Amino acid sequence: MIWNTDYECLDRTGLSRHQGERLGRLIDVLYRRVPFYRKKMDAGGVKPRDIQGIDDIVRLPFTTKEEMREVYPYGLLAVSQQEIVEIHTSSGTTGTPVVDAYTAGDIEVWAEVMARTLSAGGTGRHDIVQNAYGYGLFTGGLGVHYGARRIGATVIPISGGNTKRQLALMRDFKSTILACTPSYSLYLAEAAREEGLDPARLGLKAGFFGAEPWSESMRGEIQQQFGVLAIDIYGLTEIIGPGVAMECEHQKGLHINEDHFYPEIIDPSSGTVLPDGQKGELVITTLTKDGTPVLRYRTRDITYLDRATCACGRTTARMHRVLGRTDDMLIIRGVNVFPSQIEEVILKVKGIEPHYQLIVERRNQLDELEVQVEMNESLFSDEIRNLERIEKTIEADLYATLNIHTKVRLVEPKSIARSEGKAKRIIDKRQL
Ligand code: DLL
Repeated sequence: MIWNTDYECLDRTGLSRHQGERLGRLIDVLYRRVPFYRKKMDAGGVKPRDIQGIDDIVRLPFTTKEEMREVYPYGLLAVSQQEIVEIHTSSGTTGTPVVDAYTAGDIEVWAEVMARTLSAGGTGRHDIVQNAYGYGLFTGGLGVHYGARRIGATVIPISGGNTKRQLALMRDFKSTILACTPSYSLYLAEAAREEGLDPARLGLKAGFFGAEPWSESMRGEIQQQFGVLAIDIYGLTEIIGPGVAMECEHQKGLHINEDHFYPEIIDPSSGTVLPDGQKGELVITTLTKDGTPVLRYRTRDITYLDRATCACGRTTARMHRVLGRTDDMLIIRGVNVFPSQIEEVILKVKGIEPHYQLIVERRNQLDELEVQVEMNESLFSDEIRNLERIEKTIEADLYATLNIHTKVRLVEPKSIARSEGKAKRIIDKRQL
């Protein structure tokens, strides 16, 4: 279902004109009201009058997470504080949090793009949305909430965690839609089976999963276990939260809500804009945000763009599912390794559960990567010889994909910690 055909299916010439107009207005405001951006534009020798259309965006400076942290808490505000109705921040686990301050108009836009997101996976007003993203400063909970309300669906604002209760409510209220991180959905499926419930018979029809990287194999696992359409949804606090991009029922890339968020792909080392189809770092400009607008934000997420019209009829650019981040990329003996590549390989193996952890150590100046993968109960009861054979097979498959030697260790069922939000997959002991 397409929520807003006027914008989601707008022809590309109309869309570019629209984006250009919105960018022009944004730059005027930023130059006048936000000293942080005025300084950056002055330093780059660019004035608002230089921005005549969307193609002129390349003349504007990038914004990084570090810069946003430096002006914490209110340095990016483009309106007076009285106009702000809600504030969210990133978790701040790796430093000062970044702030997203919303005006009433920004919340309207958020509800609109989240209504588009949930509609793209078939959510309608008769649906019951079990919202297991965390409510609070994290944007997942309220973002999904506003979208579901806009559609007129019923929301169960259970938030993350409390797994037994999740299952009880899912069963009692007959939830049809699940929204949570992909890793948590698999934990829910496991917990359901432990209670003698078949996840596929809970009656869910679709799930909206994001906030962390996941692979095509993991999608297969979730779809099969719950019998749902598993939709990938993408977003980040700095821009708005979820609602930046989402898959449609064709699952061929995530449609970017381009009338609000202008995407570019750059080479992360040189900053040069790359053509469609080439992998690089996603950069986003908020075209309509009033509270804390962001100019050419370097997301550190790696993907590529496709501007061909999709079979669903949407004309918006699609981004490939996030391939990794420039900063969660592991460099093992000089080779770039993304956890998602490893996930893709290990989840294809029979008897393996979708729970794993990557442990990196440095011994004698050499990086070593150990991949710990959980076995299911039946594999666990297999002969040691057979388990060793499987470990060797996975090591060979990983070598074929990554070109580096890894140590694969099959670990006991349920021994890897489960997460209720974003999963922590990497333990890098080299930095200790
Ligand atoms: O995770 C917003 C969100 C909530 C998105 C609910 C989707 C669903 P942050 O906590 O600021 O915001 O984290 C943003 O998470 O830069 C990506 O690296 C990662 N991420 C988000 N969605 C996806 C996804 C929310 N679908 C950071 N696939 C982003 C891969 C994702 N990575």
